[in-house]
Formats: sequence, structure tokens, C-alpha cells
Amino acid sequence: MNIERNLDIAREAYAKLGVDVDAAIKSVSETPVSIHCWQGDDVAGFETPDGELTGGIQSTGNYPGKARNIDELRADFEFANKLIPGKKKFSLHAIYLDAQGKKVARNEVAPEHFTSWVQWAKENGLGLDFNPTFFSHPLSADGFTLSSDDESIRKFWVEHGIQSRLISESFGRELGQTSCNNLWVPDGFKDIPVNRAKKRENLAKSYDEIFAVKTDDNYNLDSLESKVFGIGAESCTIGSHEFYMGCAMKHGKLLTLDTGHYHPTEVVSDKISGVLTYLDGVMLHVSRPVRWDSDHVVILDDELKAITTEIKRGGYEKRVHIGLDFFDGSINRIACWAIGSRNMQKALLWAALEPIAMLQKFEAEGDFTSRLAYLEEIKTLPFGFVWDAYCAQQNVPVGDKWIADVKKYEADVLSHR
Ligand code: RNT
Ligand code: ZN
Repeated sequence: MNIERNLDIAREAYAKLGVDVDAAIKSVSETPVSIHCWQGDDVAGFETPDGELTGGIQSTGNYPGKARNIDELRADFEFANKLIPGKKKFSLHAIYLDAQGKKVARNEVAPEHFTSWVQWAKENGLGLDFNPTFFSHPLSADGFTLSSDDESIRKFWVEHGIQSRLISESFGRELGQTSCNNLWVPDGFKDIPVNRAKKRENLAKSYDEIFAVKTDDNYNLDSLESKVFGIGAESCTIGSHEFYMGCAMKHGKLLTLDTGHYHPTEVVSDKISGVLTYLDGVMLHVSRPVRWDSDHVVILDDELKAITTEIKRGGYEKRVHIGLDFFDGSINRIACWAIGSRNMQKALLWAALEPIAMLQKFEAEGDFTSRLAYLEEIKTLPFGFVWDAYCAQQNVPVGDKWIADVKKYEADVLSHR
């Protein structure tokens, strides 16, 4: 394949619409994408030997070869990392701590339990993000954590929330780049509650307490993730969208928009500009819901492109923190990382190649005919040539070559687990 010749063809085609292909590639290569650790082991973590996943989320499938410990997870991600272009962060959950064989209570997790991760991130040129784990724990078993009526349980989780912020802040300081600390709690009712207010008051009080501790915004940014329902919490989610909009406003926090956390006809692409009218920033959890919050591997669908084009069109690049959140245990997990992350990169490139100035001019002039006509015309431009060139420039496999690489890793490494 003649990548340079193809790139020239693309340069010419896009230039006709006023788009600079090389500038587009450069901007995508500088946009950080946070890849989640939990795709590597079906959200099991290393806290207990056979971490059972609770909290109304589910990783289905039993494909062989999943990472069983910290070394395997790191090795697997190091392999996946070589298949994915762009600037990357790695998003850790509290249950992925490196406790060196010791049992550490959730309310006592501290930066010291993540020093080996920081070291690893430095060695691999990665940023880090953090997530407290308010699930898969005996004290979350009745379905309530930060909203619990039981003061001792609520306090326990408040302490975990505070510790998570300190861990995230330490990541930022150590790596010299802001770490996002994403707070999501599974709290909700399976059946029709008669006192929603009490639980929401408890949750609000918990955040007052968690955020009373100050962290440095240069190193830690907290983000609040809402949800519509979870398995076993079908009737009421305490941390709903409305709850967290208010909570984020009150505390000056980011809001996490997870693409699987809304009613099926609602789209995150439309929410970004709405939320950013009032909040400083959002975090994205890019996922793929299929009929429910199923967390399928991200594909290059219309909504993914709508999200990335919204970021560009609104000029929100600095205010939107992009993170991935999917977990499929039914196919090769390293391929999941590669497919989902490469698609995120493709969508970013797609957005960077959009002739925004031209399209927005049509709209401003009321020429909606040209707006629609060009939105369709650009779909058949030689986008793939630019994508190939971007991969080549980033020293990651061009085209389908990565698939053979993963198959080989599966035969050499994963199949022996
Ligand atoms: C659950 C939320 C949450 C989790 C991760 C593992 O519905 O999306 O972000 O997926 O924390
Ligand atoms: Zn999420």
C-alpha cells in the first residue's frame, strides 16, 4: 500500500473543502484518550482472588485468557498500547491497587498502594485517571453506599471517596498532568421506593463531606457520573442525571456523561453543549449500549462521530475529558481494547476532518440545503487514507495487521493462562 500517495489524494480532496489534513492529524495525535483498565479482566480487580462484580453492572462472556493479576494486566495493556495511536491515559479503579499481598480496607486505600502504577505509567508514557470503587464489596451488598441510611456504612464510603481524591491528586502531581477522579455509585432501588428524598439527601450530604477536603485542581478534577438504572436497581437510581447536574453545579465539579446511562433515544452528543453552558467541563464515558447499558465494545457508529464532531464544532477540546468504558468478556479482551480505542481515534480524526467553517457558515446563512448536502458528501471522502497515514505516523499497525498480531499474542501468551 502506498500510504504517501494515498495521503496526497486525501490532502487534495479535503483541501477543496478548506480542510488541512496534516493539521487534523496533528490535533488528533495531541488529544488524550483515557483507556480503562477494567476491560482487561472483566472488572474483577486484585482485591480478592476471585473478585465478584456487583453494583448492577455485568461483563458477560467467558473468553479464555483474561488477566489474572497485576503483571498480566500490565503486559496485556502494554501489548494493546502498541496497536492504538494517539496520546493515552490509563484509567484505574480502586480495586486495581497494588497492595503487595496485604488486605487494605477500601476506606484506607491511599496513594502508596498505587506507586507501582505511577512508575509503570511513567515508563509507558501514559497519564493516569482514577475511579473509587463503590461496588463489589460487602458494604455495598444491600444496594446503598453513599446514600445509605446506615451512618457507619455511609461514613465508610465517604472515607473511600476522600481517599480516592487524594490518590487521583497524587497521580496528577507525580505525572505532571491532571488526573480525573470519576465518582459513580450504584445506589438504587429494585422496586418502587416510598422515600426517594431521604436517600438523595444522604447522597448530597456525603458529597458535601467528600468535597470538604480540598485538592489541587491542577492535579485532580472530580467528575460525577449519573445513571438511569442498573440491574437490581430498576425502579430508582439515587444518583440520577438531575441529581448530579445540581451536585456538579453546587460543588463546581465535572459531570460524567456515559453513553449507556440514558434512555435509549437520548444521546450524549446533544447533552455536551447543554451541560457545558453552565459547567466548566465534562468527562465522557464512551461506551456502546445495546438495548440497555450493556457496555459493548465501541464501534465507529453515527453517535460516536456525533460526539466527536460536537466537541470540535463547539470548540470544547480542552473542556471535554474523553474516557472509555466498556467491558466485553466474550471475545479477545486485548482486541476489545484495540477495536474500541482505535474507533475512538477514528471518530476524533473524522471530526478533525470536518469542514466546520463551511458547514457553520451555511447554517448561519440559513442555507440548510447546502448544510445537509455537504454533510452527506463528506461521507465518501477518502477518510481511510488519512486514518492509515495517521497510524503509520504513530508507528502502530496500518489496516488489519493488528488482528494477526493479537492472534499471535493469544497463541503465545493468553492460551497458556
Ligand atoms: C457503571 C458506570 C461505571 C462503571 C465503571 C466500571 O454503569 O458506567 O463507570 O462502568 O466504573
Ligand atoms: Zn461509566
